[in-house]
Order: sequence, then C-alpha cells, then structure tokens
Amino acid sequence: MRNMKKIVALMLAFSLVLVGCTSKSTGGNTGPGTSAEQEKFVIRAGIGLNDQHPQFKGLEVFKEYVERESEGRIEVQLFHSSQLGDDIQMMEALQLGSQEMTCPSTAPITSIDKRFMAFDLPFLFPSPQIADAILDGPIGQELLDGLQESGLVGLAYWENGYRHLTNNKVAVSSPADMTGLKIRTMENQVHLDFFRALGAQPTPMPFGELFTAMQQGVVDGQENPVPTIYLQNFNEVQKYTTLTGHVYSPFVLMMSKIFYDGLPTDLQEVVREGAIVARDEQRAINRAYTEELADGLREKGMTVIELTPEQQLAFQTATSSTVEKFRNEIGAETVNKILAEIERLSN
Ligand code: TF8
Repeated sequence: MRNMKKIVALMLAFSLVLVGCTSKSTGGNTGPGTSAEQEKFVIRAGIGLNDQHPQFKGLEVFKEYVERESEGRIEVQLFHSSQLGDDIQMMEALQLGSQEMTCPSTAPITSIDKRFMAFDLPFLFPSPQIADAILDGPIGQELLDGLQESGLVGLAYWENGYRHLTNNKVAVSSPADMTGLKIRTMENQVHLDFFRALGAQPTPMPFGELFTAMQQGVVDGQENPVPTIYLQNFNEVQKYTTLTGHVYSPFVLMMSKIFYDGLPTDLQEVVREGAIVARDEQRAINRAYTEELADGLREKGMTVIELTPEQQLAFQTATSSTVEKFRNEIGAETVNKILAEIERLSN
C-alpha cells in the first residue's frame, strides 16, 4: 500500500473502462430512474460489408434513433468491413459479451443454431414481400426467440437480398455451365449442398477473405446480392454476373444477451424499437439499390446474364433434392410450416 492515491486512480480508471465497455456498473444507485449519475452504455456494432452498403446505412439509422431516444444514455459505435472480425467470430464475441451487436446473414448463424438453415433453402421465397411476411411473422419470431438459448438476442430481420452468381470463367446460363467451377460459399451446409448439386466445387470461407481469394484465383466465383457485388467492387475481379436469384438471404440484427440483460428495461425497449425502425429503412434502401445497380454492373464492364423463366427452372430442378435432404435436419415441422405459409401467401 505504498501509494494509495495511485491505487484509487487505477480503480477509478478501471471502473471507467467498465462503463466504457458497457459492463453493468456495480454502483447500486445507478439504475433506471436516478438522474444525476445515469449509467452509460456503448454498443459496438460490427458488420462484414463496407460503409457504402445498405446494411451500414441501416446501422446509421439505428444509431441515430437509439442515441436520440435514449437521450445519450446509449452510444452506438459502428464498425464495417470485418474490422471486428467475420460473421462467426462476431457472433461468438456477442455470446461472450465482448461485443454488443452484429448483423450476419442467416447462413452463418447455422453454426450456432441449425434451425436457421430453413431460410437458406434454395428458391424458397418467391418475393421480398413474402419473405417480409414470414420473417416478421410468428415463424420468424420463433427463430429469433430461439437464439436466446445461444446467448444472443435476435432483434429483427434486415435484408441482404436475392443472391446471384458471379464468376471469372464462363457466361453461366445453365447448371451444366457450372461444372467444376470453384465457388466460394458462405459457411452453411445447405449452400454447400446446393452448389454440389449444380456440379460446382463449393469452397466455404468468411466474407472478409473473399475478394483476395477471387483476385488470386483461389476461387473462380462467388454469389451475393447485387448491392454487394457492386459496392464491394467485385467487377474488378469477376467478369460475369448471372442473375440466378437462387436464394433470398436475410440478415439478422442481433445483440449479446449478456449486454441486453444488463440494460434497464426502458433502454431494452429503445433498442428493440430502433431495430425495427432501421429495418424498414434498410429494406427500402436495399431494394432501391438492388434495382439501380444491376445496370450499374454493366456500366462497370461486367457481362450480366438474365435468365429466362425456363433457364431459372433448370437451376431449381437441379437443386430440388436440397430441400428434401435438409427437411428433417432443420425440423420437418418448421420447414412444412414455412412452405405452407408461402403457399398461402402466394395465392
Ligand atoms: C456473405 C454474406 C455477407 C454478409 C456480411 C459479411 O457472402 O452475404 O456479405 O453476411 O455480413 O458472406
């Protein structure tokens, strides 16, 4: 105890760090309702895409909403381009409580919760509106709620979008054209199976490694929605885009359960509302970009191949076994419910 002052200063610094890192302070008198010394929280939200992408715009809307409605009691810090890690690493950080928020595609969530394979079945959602209805309805909610078991709080579905194929080798217009193509996929069994069924060689890897893998020819191609292909400049390393629309890819905005449980209830409410307000904006921006940017890909020098309904059907037929293969693994009840609901909404 040579230097009491130093120890006190250290303790103070440490408690400041704790507050800064959003851990719940143990002060006892800083709960909701006390005005002078209200606890402050920091949400670090990380994504894999860059700051041009509608996903980041959605996070900006979330930040704005939450900081305003919490009257400054929450600060939201945004990180893009895998600055905090890839989708799986960030989810793990959320589980540990060392990061507060992320927004992966549903595909990598399956490494934590298999039920999410349901939404990545090929050619599942016939329109974004039907996707919205199911994701925002009871089935979508049930899956979000299930994430709690894994230490995650699923807040809302945002939109990544319909995924399309790009590659550097062939102007693909039929499954036969894909024979032997090395395609990077997300880390998800359904996606792997789908690309095997098409005769391609799927290689799963995190998004952050993809650009370099294409540049160096480790893979011939990949698949992602139009805004990603355009905004991540995949045209620099890919020649052809085939508008396969083979799967609709939702995002899930999620929070660390450890962090969420430590928030006063009024702030939990603000976070939940912010996720929904931002969802609606994010989807609108994403859909506008999706429409505009297909031509943008041509302007950037890519060959864009549109498929006739017959050609698209050939992709669907070639991969119809995927649904059957995964029905039981996902849970036949969940899959059947989703298929029945799509059927109902389509009529
Ligand atoms: C992929 C996904 C990603 C997103 C993003 C990194 O291809 O579409 O773009 O999950 O969060 O990995």
